[in-house]
Amino acid sequence: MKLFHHLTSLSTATLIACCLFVPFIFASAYDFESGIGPGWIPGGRVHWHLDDMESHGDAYSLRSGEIDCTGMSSLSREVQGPAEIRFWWKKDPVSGSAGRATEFTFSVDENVQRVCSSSEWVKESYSILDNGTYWIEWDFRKMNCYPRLQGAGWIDDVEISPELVVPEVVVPSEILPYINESIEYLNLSLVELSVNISKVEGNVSVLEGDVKNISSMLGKIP
Ligand SMILES: [Ca+2]
Repeated sequence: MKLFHHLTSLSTATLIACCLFVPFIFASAYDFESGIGPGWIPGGRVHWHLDDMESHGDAYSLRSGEIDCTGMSSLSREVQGPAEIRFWWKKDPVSGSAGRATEFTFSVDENVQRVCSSSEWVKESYSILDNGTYWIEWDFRKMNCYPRLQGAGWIDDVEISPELVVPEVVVPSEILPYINESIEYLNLSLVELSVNISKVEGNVSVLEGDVKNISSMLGKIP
């Protein structure tokens, strides 16, 4: 506790002056229970949104936008390879012959890699083997106008492992030697830090972008 008190006794100005941004590599899991979160880029006239009527597990999933007649609703995210991408998805084809005129795909840099044809939740995975930067994308397309506003695709429990994340958290260089493994988990906009500072241990939850230096986090360590 001595070290803890020593660190918290430092003035904020001192802490900021010696701060470093520290990127962390860890697995990201997106279950969409607290919102869509940063990094997801919508495309098409109607956007993907949270849906509390369908979910793999908890309460929420992401659903493609309601397409009135024909068109596409897409959702994409930048991924730094190498990475393993796992996700659950399902498709609700519109009824009758029009049901064949929909397509739900997963693409990497606009190349279709997986096609969903299941109306039940199924798991998919895709590996990026090199260290390049790629855009992964889920597209739901409707090619037949009728029935209007029907047909959709859902995704849930997306995991990207490992994922390079640079959170909006600044860690003082004096504290770096005492931080053990640091960030373990990122869920949407909530960054959960596991901080082990010498004999002081504790879990700190902060809103991404809300904390600019570790001094305010230290105040939350029990
Ligand atoms: Ca969910």
